[in-house]
Amino acid sequence: MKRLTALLAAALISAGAVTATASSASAAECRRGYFCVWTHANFDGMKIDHSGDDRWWEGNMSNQDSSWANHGVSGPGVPDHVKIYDGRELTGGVTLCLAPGQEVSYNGRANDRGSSHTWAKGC
Ligand SMILES: [Ca+2]
Repeated sequence: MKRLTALLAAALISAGAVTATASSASAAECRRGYFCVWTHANFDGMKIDHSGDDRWWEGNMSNQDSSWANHGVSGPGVPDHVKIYDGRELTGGVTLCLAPGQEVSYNGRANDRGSSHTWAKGC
């Protein structure tokens, strides 16, 4: 009986894993290794993707950002978090910080405020 319970539990866990994979596949479209930012919520509007830092977001993205995805790759000593700053040149404070794999479809506090970003080892 114990063994059967364990098998059932394993089956339920793997069913849940399949569901999670299916839903994350429909989320933000952003290449592996990149930080992506969109002008609209829900990963819509104009998109800019970055593999490195950008300390001077262009006018069509500066203070227009409304959704974000960090698809950076983690590894020992790799700066895999993304810090977004209110001002250009990483000034004015952090409006949002994304852990690796984190996708934010909207954030009222950070909306339309970012003007630069940098990869960091933490938030
Ligand atoms: Ca916007």
